[in-house]
Amino acid sequence: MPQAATATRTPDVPTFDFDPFSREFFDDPYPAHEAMREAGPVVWIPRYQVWGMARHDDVHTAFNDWQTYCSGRGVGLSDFAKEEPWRPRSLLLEVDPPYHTKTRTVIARILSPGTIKRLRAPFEAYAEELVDRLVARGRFEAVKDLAEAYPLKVFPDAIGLPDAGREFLLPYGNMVFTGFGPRNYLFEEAMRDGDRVRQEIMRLCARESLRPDGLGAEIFAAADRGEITHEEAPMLMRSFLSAGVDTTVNALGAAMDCLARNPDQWQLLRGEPTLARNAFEETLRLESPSQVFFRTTTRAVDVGGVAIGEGQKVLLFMAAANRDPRRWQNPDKFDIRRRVAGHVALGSGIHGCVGQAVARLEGELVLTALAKRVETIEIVGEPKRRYNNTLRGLSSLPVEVRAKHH
Ligand code: 8QM
Repeated sequence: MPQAATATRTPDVPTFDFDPFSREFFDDPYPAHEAMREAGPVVWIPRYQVWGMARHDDVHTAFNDWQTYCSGRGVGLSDFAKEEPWRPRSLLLEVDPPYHTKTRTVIARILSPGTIKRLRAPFEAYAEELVDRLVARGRFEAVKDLAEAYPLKVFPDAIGLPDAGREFLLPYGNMVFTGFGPRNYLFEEAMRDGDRVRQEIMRLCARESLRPDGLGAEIFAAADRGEITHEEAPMLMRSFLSAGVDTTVNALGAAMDCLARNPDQWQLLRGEPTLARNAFEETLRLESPSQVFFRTTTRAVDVGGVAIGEGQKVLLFMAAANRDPRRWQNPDKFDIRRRVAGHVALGSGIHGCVGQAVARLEGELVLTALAKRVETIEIVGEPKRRYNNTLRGLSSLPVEVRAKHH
């Protein structure tokens, strides 16, 4: 009977014939995000032969099922089971348990609450010094002079990097995050000086480059204790340099943009600087510096009646999940008093951002320093978008701030 034969068939899968790594998409991803969320729990993206998930519940579920949605075949478009990665794989991000548990445990201990407590004083001092200087100037470039300048100082200092070579951190981050996407126009551009940049970064990852009292040296101490090998240690150092700078740069830039565009929210923050932490969190939800990551299926899996085979790439649209009206009231509104816990901007599950406490400390301290000193923030020039296959952010945000009078 034809009826019976079709009764259990996978329903037609919504197909999205677009390029989620094109400039057009990056300029305004929100209509496509909404269309994918409304189409169903999973969609098919023929251009890259991948599945897509854009609803909060489904993205969250995938992140928390590493047995089905693995990272060991890469968290970008490229399937490491079929292609050589463009750089040796990350020993933290692009691996699965049981190996992952070993490296994750070492890095998580180095970034433990005790470390965060020790970092607060130097991170706070530099936030105040930098913001003092910018407020005295009045007009400044919020991306270069604040969002880049702050993480580029405090995080490498904490790791124990020398000053020389720090200029390679942003170019390397651009390579790493664009490298998760297809080998498109952005990939070519990011990799233009790639060999040189990679070489300089690996030089910074050597034990000899590091101050003995920084977080980098602690990775090598873990190797001395036999918790990891001495070959693994510089590769885990590389994870600090890959994941720790560009992410926070784009988050701080987005926070400045959101606060400048929402003067009512800025006034709330000014009146109550302890809202800084939640304002930063709300920025992560609304702008999601890391917009997407892939997983690869380890087995056939049914998602809401759609059959996904083994060895399939699944694109998780965290930025779409973070504006899912099924999960958030008024999802497109920047609301610094919102209960924002549960967003997936930092992932979720065993690969959830291991540096999130450092990121939040940076966000809290910069926004607190601003809230205490600044009356108004105005955008005084054309903001420019930065294009990257994974990261969302600005390359330029000219602002003018008026100082609080005492
Ligand atoms: C993204 O190299 C790495 O270990 C690494 C690179 C990028 C990230 C994480 C880890 C998620 C922030």
